[in-house]
Amino acid sequence: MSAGSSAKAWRGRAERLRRDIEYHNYRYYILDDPQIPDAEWDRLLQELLTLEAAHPELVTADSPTQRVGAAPIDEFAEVRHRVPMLSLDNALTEEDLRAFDRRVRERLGTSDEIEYSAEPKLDGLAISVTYENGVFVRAATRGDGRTGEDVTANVRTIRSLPLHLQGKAPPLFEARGEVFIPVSGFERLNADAAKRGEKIFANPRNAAAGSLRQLDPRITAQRPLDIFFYSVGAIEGLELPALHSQTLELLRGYGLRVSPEIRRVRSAAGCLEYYAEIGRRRASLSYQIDGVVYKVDSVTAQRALGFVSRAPRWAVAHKFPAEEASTQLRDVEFQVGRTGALTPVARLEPVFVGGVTVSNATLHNMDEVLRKDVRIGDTVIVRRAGDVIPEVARVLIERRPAKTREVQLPTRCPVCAAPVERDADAVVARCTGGYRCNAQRKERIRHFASRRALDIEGVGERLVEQLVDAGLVETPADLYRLDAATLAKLERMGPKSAENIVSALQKSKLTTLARFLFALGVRDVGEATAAALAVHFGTLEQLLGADLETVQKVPDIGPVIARHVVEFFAEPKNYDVVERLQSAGLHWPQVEISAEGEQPLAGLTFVLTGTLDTLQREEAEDALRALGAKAVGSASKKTSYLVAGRDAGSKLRRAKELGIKVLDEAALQRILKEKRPP
Ligand code: I6G
Repeated sequence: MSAGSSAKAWRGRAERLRRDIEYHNYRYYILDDPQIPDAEWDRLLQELLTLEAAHPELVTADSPTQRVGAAPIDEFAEVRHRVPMLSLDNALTEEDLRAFDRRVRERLGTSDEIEYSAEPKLDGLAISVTYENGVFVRAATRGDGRTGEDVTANVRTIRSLPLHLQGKAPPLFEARGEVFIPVSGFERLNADAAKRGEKIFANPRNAAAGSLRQLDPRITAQRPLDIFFYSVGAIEGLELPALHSQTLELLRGYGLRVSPEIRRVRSAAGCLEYYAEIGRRRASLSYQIDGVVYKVDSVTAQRALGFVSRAPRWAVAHKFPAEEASTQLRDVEFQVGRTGALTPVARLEPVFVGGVTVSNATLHNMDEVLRKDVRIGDTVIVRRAGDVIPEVARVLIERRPAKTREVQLPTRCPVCAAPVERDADAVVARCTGGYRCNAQRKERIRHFASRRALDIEGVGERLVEQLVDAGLVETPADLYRLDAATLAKLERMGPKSAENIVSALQKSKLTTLARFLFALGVRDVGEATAAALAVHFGTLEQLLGADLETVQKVPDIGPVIARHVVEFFAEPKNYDVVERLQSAGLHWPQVEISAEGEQPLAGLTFVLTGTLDTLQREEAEDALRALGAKAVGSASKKTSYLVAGRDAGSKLRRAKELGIKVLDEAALQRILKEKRPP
């Protein structure tokens, strides 16, 4: 045989082995019907490994041999989701679930019973997995829903994930699901870690998250990760079926694992029956779940229902109730928040509750401590519901020991030692340290950079902690003095991430006045209040010069918030931060305000939907408000105009049904330019 023909033969053999291994994986993981014994499968893999070792040019990215884990990386790259990864609304009670079903029927304008696709809600990590022409190319975490982290090398190591889809696959197929660690695998993992004297994971979810966010995929390859898929993201060259349950079948047909517990159920009664059944079997399932998910099965109905905020209206997560456990209260410490509020936090004898080991729980405030009569040394009931922060629910008075210690509100801040003062309502106690307090600094900076404020990508809790602890940053204004070289010196920060943060900071300098005011973190000034202030005053200078009486004139701002606003800017340190932010280059388009009584759009209500090409939606809404209009989120009979951008969906349909006048973006621009109704 010539060299050329033997190379061809080896390539052919490698391809054949890959196909066979993938097929036997499908039989094993998906059909649960293996065709060959494990030893035979091992032999196929060994042959492929030997062949690839002798001929490295034959190795392909989708070879099953590549699951052992690639070389470590410095950091995860970002992946922008082509279709946002949303979250689900929760139903915590039977009544919540019935209300969900009622809303679905009302919105669809039907009294017919709705068909739902129901499945358990795994307590894992949401993941997006992309195949191009049937070959696995990318996996990303949910992140903030718009941008996630590229965890391709880690997800590749998951044995039950096909690296090649079965059958004829479209050019682009993005499947979404949940990565998890089965309970047995978790126990093994922790037993091995304990033997080696390493840290053990608190629960399977943390173990799965830690494994996926490993920079060394060879470690991930040793973790017993598994994956179930539940929906699709971006696709090309394929029409999805009419029912969600058929899409799940499609996923399964491609060799992607879906839950074996999926059922079609009818009406709220069917959902509740399913919930009760899964609840009964919960403890015997091989993985942890925290509820069940129901999805309207008809895709046409899903489209009509659309989305609200960041969640689909056609799906809901019906959570299992909070779980409780008793444990001993060792101590109470006080945590300091953004506005200085002191929250008593219970330090507990660690206790396993709701699938997690809990050693801290909130006591909310001193009034609650007194109302529940909590004393250090008590046996307390800790309650945990889903992702909510665990709380001390009550004290078991009958188990109170002879010696307990009362919880004392400190007179000085535990972080900065500034005096603690009670609010006028006496419920909340606050540290008076302001920016001098490290805890307030961190929280204020974190809030400033958060998504709904200046949305500075990469500046999250961990980075802020590092920056403040290293003395690099004291206020949000200091963020703008950071350079890539300084950032790159921080722990776990690669040069590329450092550059990204600097450019995110640069990008954040152009904002809106409303966002800027919200970002400052004035007590009780949420997004709506910040927008109202921006619209009323038009410029920051006008607001800074306003007295209490003037601020109180802003619609929807009462005397308490007005006082917080005036006091905030009267504090020299806050004023200085605002000035330094402006000197750093923060700016915003002029908010157009009309003279009092001269609001040309007063009385009109606008709904903006779809993607606008020339304006940010919030900017446009602020500009409409500045002219006296109301800009709201959903259309009703009271809506005057709906502005439809690109890809407008269910809101546009509803507006048409209600006979609301629909405008395009050009019409909106004319209104804003000419400052008069269309
Ligand atoms: O977070 C989720 C868990 C399970 C989901 C989900 C799900 O279906 C079984 N489905 C959707 C559509 C979303 N999140 C957004």
